[in-house]
Amino acid sequence: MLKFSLIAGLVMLQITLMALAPTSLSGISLIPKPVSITSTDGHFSLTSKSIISYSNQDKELKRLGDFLAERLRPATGFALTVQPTGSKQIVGNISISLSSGDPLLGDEGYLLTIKSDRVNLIARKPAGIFNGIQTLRQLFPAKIECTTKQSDLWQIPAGEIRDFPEYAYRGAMLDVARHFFQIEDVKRYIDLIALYKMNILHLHLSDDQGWRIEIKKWPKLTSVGGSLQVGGGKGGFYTQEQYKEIINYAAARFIVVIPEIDMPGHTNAALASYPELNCNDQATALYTGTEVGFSSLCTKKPITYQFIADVFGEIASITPGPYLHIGGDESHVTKLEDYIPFVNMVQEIVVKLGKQVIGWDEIALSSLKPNSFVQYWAEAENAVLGVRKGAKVIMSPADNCYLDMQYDSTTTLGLHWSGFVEVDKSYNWDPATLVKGISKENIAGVEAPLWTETMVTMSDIEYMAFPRLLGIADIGWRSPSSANWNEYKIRLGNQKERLKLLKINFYPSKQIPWAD
Ligand code: TNX
Repeated sequence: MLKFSLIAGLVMLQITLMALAPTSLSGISLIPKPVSITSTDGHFSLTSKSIISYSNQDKELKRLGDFLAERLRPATGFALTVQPTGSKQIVGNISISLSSGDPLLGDEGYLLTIKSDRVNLIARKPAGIFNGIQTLRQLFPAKIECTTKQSDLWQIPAGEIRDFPEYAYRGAMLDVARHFFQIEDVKRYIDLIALYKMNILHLHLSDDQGWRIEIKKWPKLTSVGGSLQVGGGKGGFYTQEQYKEIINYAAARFIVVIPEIDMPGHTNAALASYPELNCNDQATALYTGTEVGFSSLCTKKPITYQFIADVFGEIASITPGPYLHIGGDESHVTKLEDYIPFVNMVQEIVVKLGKQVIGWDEIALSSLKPNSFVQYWAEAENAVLGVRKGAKVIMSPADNCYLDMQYDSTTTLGLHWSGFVEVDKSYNWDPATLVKGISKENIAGVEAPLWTETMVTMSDIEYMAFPRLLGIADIGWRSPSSANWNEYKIRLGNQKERLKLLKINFYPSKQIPWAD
């Protein structure tokens, strides 16, 4: 009997040790998939004595060291002091430094070397360090995301990861116009997209149902136009100060915010706020339904262009990023002969403000500015026309990228005008081969839009974005030759515990072998 329990005890111990022992570095499920991973023997252990060191007394590196420490402290309970690299290398350190050595790493790539006594994270630019930090987070056991002290072993298998993105533009769009979302929700979304190395947050700030950004010269846009939302509930808007707070929060995570003011259609909130923007000088009624394509700014009135110059002028002055998004989609009640000169005029305004134009694919019908981006969502013909006119394309095909499309016929949130988009559909496509006439060199990158006609809470947003957003993030970063659905679905399944610990309300798709 004693012998039996001894053996049983040993077997249990063995099983426990197996569960604790880290697999090889290349066996860890990372999203997005790194360009190259080499495994070596041994592993690194983070301990209570570990220090995060940064080179050259560099302030930005110090900030990033602090950022990393803040991510690792709660779950480990370790002090993780952040200090400049000294002469004495302490075993168990994580060191971060900049070096221009490997040009292929570009501005966002990094080299992460994990040895038994230390971790070295090297990049050419701080953005690369930030991306390396996201990888490091995913290399630790998922419990690293816990907000209270855990008794895990904080080990990472040894080896090297050399990594850089396929596309420079990797975006997520949030529609805060149909339903308004508080700053705290936007910040959470920023944190979540940053974990998967996305670097653009496109904010859809105005639509028929609401105007969500303070414009000092046109105050009724928010006091009237921002008052409601879909369904008739109370709306809301960001003051310019709050908008700056979002921008700064994103910038600290190397995410550029792209503000969109949609026009000439999708403008009922503005038309209800100011009668003079309507051709008949009559303000429209506020709108809280979900139809699209019924509104238009009056393209023939000079006041319309004064309005646009004021709005984009104020927004440009508080937007450090290079882009302004002018919308331009679904202007069904604007005649084409009015639409084209309108979009041309708006582009002039944006370019005069020193910003680069982005518009939905319909803007390709106008005369594009040389560095404009056309965002492909529905009409491949438009996107190809944009390319012929010298524009780059942002790939957001609704069939694959729209996070508001339902997963299947049982999904209660979302729409299905572009069909159902299960997790495989959002992952299984290649931006560079999807549309004949658009190839890699014509593409700025990818973006996953989330329209919120049916999304009311952050939990709704998470259910629709996760896990499809991870697939789009993977596409934006991975080298296309490594795309493999059967391999990806295992990688995604292994993210389950992390998603749970991050309290993300994700859709547990049956396509995915979710790990226990
Ligand atoms: C089309 S996508 C729209 C949006 C809607 C969305 C709903 C695009 C440029 N326009 O106005 O919210 O469909 O899926």
